[in-house]
Amino acid sequence: AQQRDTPAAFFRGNPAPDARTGMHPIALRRAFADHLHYSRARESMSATPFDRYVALALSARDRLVDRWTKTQHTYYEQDVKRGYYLSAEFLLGRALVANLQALDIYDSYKTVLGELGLDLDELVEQEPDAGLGNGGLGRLAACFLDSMATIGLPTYGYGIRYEFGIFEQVIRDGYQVERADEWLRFGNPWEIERPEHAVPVSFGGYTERVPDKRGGFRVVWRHSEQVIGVPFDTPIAGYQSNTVNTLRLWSARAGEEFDFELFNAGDYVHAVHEKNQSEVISKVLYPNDNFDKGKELRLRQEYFFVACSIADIVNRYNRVHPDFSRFAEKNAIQLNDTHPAIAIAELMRVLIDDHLLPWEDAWKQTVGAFGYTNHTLLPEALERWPVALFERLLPRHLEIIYEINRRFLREVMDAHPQDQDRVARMSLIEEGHERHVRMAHLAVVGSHSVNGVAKLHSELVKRDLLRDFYDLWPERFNNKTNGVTFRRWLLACNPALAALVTEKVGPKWVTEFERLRELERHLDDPEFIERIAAVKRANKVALAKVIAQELDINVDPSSIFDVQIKRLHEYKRQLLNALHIVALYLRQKRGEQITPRTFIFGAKAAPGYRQAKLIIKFIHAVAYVVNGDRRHTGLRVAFMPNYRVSLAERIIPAADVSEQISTAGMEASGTGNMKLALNGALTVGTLDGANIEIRDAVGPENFFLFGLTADEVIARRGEHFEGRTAVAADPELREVIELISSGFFSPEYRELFQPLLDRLLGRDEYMMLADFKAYSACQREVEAAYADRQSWLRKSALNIARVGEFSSDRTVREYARDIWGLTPVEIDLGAAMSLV
Ligand code: B1H
Repeated sequence: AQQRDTPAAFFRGNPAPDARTGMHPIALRRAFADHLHYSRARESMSATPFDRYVALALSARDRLVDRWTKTQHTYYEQDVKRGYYLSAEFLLGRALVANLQALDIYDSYKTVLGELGLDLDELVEQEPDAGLGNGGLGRLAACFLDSMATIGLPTYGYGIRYEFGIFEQVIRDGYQVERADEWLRFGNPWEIERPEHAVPVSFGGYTERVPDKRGGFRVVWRHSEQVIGVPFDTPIAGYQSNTVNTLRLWSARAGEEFDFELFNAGDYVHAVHEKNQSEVISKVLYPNDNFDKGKELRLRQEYFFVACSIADIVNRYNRVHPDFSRFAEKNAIQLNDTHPAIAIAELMRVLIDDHLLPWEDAWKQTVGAFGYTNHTLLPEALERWPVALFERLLPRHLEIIYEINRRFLREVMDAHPQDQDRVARMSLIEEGHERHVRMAHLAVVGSHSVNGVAKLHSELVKRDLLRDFYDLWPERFNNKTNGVTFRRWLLACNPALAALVTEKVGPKWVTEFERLRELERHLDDPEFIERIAAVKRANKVALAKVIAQELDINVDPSSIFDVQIKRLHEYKRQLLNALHIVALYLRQKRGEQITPRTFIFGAKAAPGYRQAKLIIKFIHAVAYVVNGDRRHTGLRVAFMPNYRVSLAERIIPAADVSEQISTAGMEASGTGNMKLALNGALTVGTLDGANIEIRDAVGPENFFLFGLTADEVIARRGEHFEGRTAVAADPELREVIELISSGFFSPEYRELFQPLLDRLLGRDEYMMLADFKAYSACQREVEAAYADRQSWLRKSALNIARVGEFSSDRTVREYARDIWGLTPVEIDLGAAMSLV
């Protein structure tokens, strides 16, 4: 303690490297000051908050570098089997707190900055979210990176460095308006550009058979275009461990050769224009969640990052191993949905055309290396590419896919000689007016493992979506229920609750989720229960403040905070929630007593999704009426614009009720459901996705269940159910529909919401009216339960204590054990590095 604050004492006790990157407060203060001065060329007067954020980020990054290089060197020296997570999306959010936490210097920096008159939390707010994903699929990839590093698995993430991530949402007159997300505008202190590892990627042209020395031939792809993939590396630090893994994102640059002729012909301006064309590949994330628009540029993006990543993986292997006979033994490549599924054809191409392997050998290594995760059953989300487009962009890959298909269908016919329908159903090529490549079929045929993301979903994959494939290869199919990282979704976002948990069960729960269970021992301690209540209350007060500032809506922290935060999609049924709010409003008008509730929404609609955008407008229209009605104070509706990871981190700790109300059978897993339960919210949910497992874990008495089951939904559809039937049977629902139909929420244009009503009253594809009554009844149970404060708090505590299994650490360990064959690698920071 004595030597703590005297620099001389500090430097005496520490060798030189610690003066540079040590964790002592003096070293931390010095690092921050140095970066502000030398990296940003600012002094305290001229520095902006952003400068200070960057100085802090660079100080943290410096402290990761030694671990990072040693981790990578250890993987190389021990020639370990590596895992590769290929994903078109990584929805990382902010990195600063996660990295300070990983290094265990958050508290020190808070003090150090405080002494300088700076507020760490204010600097944290300077960082833009890395929004390189749409929703659950992209955020899952980010949680997995965190878990893989924390567990110490030798893994890499590979994806695209989009210049523009998910659009920024602003609300004008209740309508969503999109703005470009310029997240790189002021630079990104976490990434390191590595132009020396750039990879050329070809497109177009034709293929040629040229004779080889052995009297056979080899295929040469004469491409017509080339772009360069430049990697940007971001460190992914394990929580208080020595492991720092790499996320490598590829950025497109114009190729060298494209412009030769144009430049030589003197058409300089045109040449530079062409340069732009190839660089658009990594410009922007396609903003569709659970929807495939089939755009050429999207296929280019997918092949672009896959070709770069496979080249990288193969080179890394080939530097150490002279032949490819051990490729699958040394590499596991996981496909995050079909977006990177072209990797199967690309690895075959590289092994056969570039490294001259016989087909059978290349195929064995390919199937041995790949695993495929399916994330959706929705037909509109399944990738199918027109054969003609494929042929124009990737002629060699189409040939390879045809050959994979030829051999595969032979196998199907051998097993089912009389079944041509089955052959047509299973083919990688969908016949019809326009022929298409079925990417899911390619992914299944080219992988040794196929998994869904929750128990129900994995069963439906086997029973419905990929039934024929399950018949043929039952051993390939497995389930890996999703999880979320407790570091971000409890420790970082809810520090007060995290501190309380640590006080009761010790600090190890952060990496050993089983320990959360030990909270159950304290359930009968009224002091503990009251402290949980106090934490929730404080989090609600904090969120109420944000809502007042941003939306100018006053919400009562004593009211139920009822939260639905997720992408806007009809199957997720935000509209069902809104209809119920209208029902509550009417009840209140009738003089019925209702429990005060604040409904909080956060949701982006895909820019081209008309119905979803109209639902956003409808929620705002309802909010306008409900919030503006001065006679009643109990109900509030707050639609928080620009929902994103950093906003989720504020909303989730304040939630009492978690709305997980998708049409059964349609939400593959859900992960927001896990985050909210972990933070003590009680779920109102259908038997869909991971809800089912969450309910099993927390106990049915601590979960509000309603609605049709997946099988009942299918049965209703078979009976041609129509929404108007439900309206006829439920007077309350009829009032709700009539009020909307009357133009009550859109007096300036009474038919505004007619498109919503038409769908509901007709096919009601998402069973919103079919489920309305059950939903409404379930919400009455919520009110009753909330009225019994002690009992509610107990349920809340039980949710926290019992959702440990939904840690992404558990999920990732299962992938590592069952699919990847990976084991943790110990990183010794003391080890001397031999030069590579
Ligand atoms: C999920 C997607 C998705 N499933 C296509 N599928 C996309 C499909 O840009 N596209 O073309 C983007 C995203 N996203 C989600 O994955 C599921 O809906 C969730 O239920 C699940 O929790 C999540 C993670 O498994």
